[in-house]
Amino acid sequence: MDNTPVPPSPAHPVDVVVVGAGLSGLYQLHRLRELGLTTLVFEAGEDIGGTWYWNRYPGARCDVESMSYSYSFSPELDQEWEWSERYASQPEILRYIHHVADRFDLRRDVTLRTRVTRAVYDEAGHVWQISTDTGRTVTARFIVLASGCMSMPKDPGIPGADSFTGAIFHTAGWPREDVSFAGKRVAVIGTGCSGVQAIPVIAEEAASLTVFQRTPAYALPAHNRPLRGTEIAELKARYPEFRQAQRLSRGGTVFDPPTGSALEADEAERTAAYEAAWESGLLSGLLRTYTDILTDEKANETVAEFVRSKIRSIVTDPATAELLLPRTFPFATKRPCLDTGYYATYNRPHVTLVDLRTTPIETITPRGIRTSDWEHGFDAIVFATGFDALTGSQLAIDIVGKGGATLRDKWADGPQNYLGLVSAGFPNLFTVLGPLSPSVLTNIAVSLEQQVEWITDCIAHLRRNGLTEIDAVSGAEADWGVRVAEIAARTLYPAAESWYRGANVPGKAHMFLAYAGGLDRYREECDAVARSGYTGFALSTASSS
Ligand code: NA7
Repeated sequence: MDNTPVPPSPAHPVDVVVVGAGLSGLYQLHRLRELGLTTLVFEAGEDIGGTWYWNRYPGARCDVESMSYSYSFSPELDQEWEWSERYASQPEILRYIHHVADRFDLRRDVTLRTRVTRAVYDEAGHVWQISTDTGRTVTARFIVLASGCMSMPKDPGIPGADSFTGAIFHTAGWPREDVSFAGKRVAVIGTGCSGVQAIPVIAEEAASLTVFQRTPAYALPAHNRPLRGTEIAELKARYPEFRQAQRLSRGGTVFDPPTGSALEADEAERTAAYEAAWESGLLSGLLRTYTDILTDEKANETVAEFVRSKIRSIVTDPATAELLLPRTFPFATKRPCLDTGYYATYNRPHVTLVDLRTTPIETITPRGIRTSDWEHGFDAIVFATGFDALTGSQLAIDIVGKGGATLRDKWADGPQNYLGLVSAGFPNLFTVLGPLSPSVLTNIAVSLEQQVEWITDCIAHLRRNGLTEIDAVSGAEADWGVRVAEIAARTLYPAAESWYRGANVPGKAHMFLAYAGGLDRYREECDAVARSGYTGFALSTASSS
């Protein structure tokens, strides 16, 4: 096999185009380089970082502990990097990503400010013709979509935004320059995880803050704090074992699994367990107390009521507390939020909560936001309205596969693929953290490594065997879709109108979009497929090769 790098041009295909220079894309580049493959990464942003480049809103912070939410592939990197806080802030994670890119010399293959707009499969040559918004075109054997699971901001669908004379921000596209809300009347629309993180920080600065809430969240305290030198040293001393335990874990974080049912415990025992979980500051602390929180409505309700009791105890105005109580979906069937001071923020005199269930937004006006009963005046509006999750970034690209079929048409009723990795009829195109994989239900730092490593091994296998195409077999893909749906149906996830189910985007097909069987089981399935010579995939060689 000739591994000599060739200059990328339509006449000289590169081996792989990676879309996105976030955590997934950069690691994919690193691994493909080790194989000796010519790899180009296209990144729409002005810099690398992906999610951590775009989501630089006030208070943006990871909800997985920093020493767990980081690459595990390099023991040296593990030892040399030092996280300062239990939960890393967006600027610190971005610094980490820059450090990794420099340390492994990744930047030279990343083209910034370039969005991949179209990819057309050449069935005879087994290559993709890729177009970008800068006019640059490239031919590549493989594409890896490392374009993010939460990277396509959702259109909030609120009329009148163009007429607003103040400043408008979206948490997922925050400006790089400093934004000051000092002395300003600020509105935040949305109380998902981004809003919940931003609201307390914006409230610190703004003259007044009005929060427009449609659905109250379950928000849990992070108990964030600086990391102590001793605890960093202790974990670093056993990092290799810890990383291995993460890899083999159900969700990419290490913990002792629960053993009992919430309904078998008496109330005092349950409350003690929930108090300890609340105090732990872990996003999944409450979920891990008992085995049936995500599978039994009554068990779930015990946790939900515990969180409601906490909200009542923190928020001093009973009417505001009542509005903040999540009641319309079971606990954790939408992603819970991890916050610092969220509920207490509503005790501040300059912070107001507007309940959109009783007074919906009608329009944005030049002066502010008009709800069904009032026009609220603002200097700035912050949209924290979320994403077209899991499929948005892939379908933003016009992807044309075998027989001229488009991925948009194929996925019109929901995504279909095999192992969350390849969609039949769209060969040689892999997705990292995409739909029907564990992705957003796990610590994505661990999930992305698993998928990137599987993809890398797969490409290596093809090259070793003189093969130029891998496609999913339709039957295997259909079986996978059924399995993903069956696993979700055994949980309470379908009970929520969540972005996990595509329910937050008007017109998007409603189906559970992630594999809820656990990263451990998913890894085993993927490894078994590879070991068996890629059962469920069709491998072939182009006649011109
Ligand atoms: P989310 O979790 O989708 O939250 C979006 C919030 O915005 C949620 O409260 C929505 O209410 C609200 N929303 C969305 N559109 C509107 C309109 N048109 N009017 C009023 N309110 C609206 O996104 P986040 O960015 O907070 O978090 C996404 C993930 O990123 C997070 O889970 C982490 O994993 C990282 P709704 O619930 O739809 O009634």
